[in-house]
Amino acid sequence: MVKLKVVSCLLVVVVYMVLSELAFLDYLQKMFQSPKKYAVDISRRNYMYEGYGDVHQTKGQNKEGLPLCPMTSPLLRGGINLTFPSELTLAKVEQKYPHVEHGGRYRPHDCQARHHTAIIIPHRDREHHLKLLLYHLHPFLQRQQLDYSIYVIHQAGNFTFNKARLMNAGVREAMQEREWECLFFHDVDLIPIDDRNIYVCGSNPKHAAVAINKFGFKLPYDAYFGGVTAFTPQQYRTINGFPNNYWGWGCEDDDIGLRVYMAKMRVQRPSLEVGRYKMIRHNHDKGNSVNRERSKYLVNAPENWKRDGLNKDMYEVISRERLPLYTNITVNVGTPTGLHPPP
Ligand code: BGN
Repeated sequence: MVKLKVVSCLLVVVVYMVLSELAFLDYLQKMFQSPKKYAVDISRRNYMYEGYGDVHQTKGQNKEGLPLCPMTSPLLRGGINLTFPSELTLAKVEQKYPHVEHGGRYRPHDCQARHHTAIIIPHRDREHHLKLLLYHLHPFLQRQQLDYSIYVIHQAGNFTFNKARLMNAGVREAMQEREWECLFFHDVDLIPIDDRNIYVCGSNPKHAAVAINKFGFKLPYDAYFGGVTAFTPQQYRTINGFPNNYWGWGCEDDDIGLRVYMAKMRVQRPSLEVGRYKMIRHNHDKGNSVNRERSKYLVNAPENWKRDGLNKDMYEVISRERLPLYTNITVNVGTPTGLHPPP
């Protein structure tokens, strides 16, 4: 155990030195803007709504001529006291939100949403997390009066998880369905706990998960760009999406953080008060072990980012189901030797 800790520390130091030498950390530091950038101030608002049951709105098409929703939703409550009902099943969550259209789409019924956001959740074998996330995320987004859909991109097979390929697949598939204005990339185990953390895009890519309980409600390091991030389709195309070559846990988020910098954009963040998340505890999944090669790929990011990413078609759709609370897209992302490697 002690040996392992020493080896990990050494590894961190070596990686740090390599990165410093390349001046990445310095650059990364500079590209992050002040954390106060996009928090919405609702401090003077009366909180008229309590509990998730209050956003009941009817299913169906927007009627023509509806007024635009207010600039700031009157339904926002600020910090949420998270509760996880015991013995929650997906069927119970479905019953709770009958006003969500099949495929996980929702739009306010009494006003026209100002924002249209696709939520993209990479997934495999995390049904428990997904159920809890859906339970919290639907009312969270509804209180923000968004027109949104939830897409769960499920990696088929047992080969090592490749979150980055799932993200690129999610973008292509979601954009085929609708011209979404904003793409939110959402880890399945992160529950947002303040609804002022508005799921809309800005003039720069966003990093929303700035204060996760696991990291003491602060950034684990300044350049952290993981957990929940958001891009307009144009911003996502500009960074050429996620790299395709990260298999297993780690660094794909750092890589796109670098891409944002290299594409000469900055990062917007909510304040630490608003960008709060609870991470649901879990061990590393069997199929998602730590990628020991990850820093090697990260160091190559400057040469790689234009060559490899969204521009490469690295998946095939196996099935697409419009379930009551989300669209489930199962994809084959293959292995490092191709989509159909020889057995
Ligand atoms: C970092 C990982 C991220 C991960 C965060 C939070 C690396 C880079 C090593 C050079 N990055 O350490 O991918 O999101 O931890 O868990 O390992």
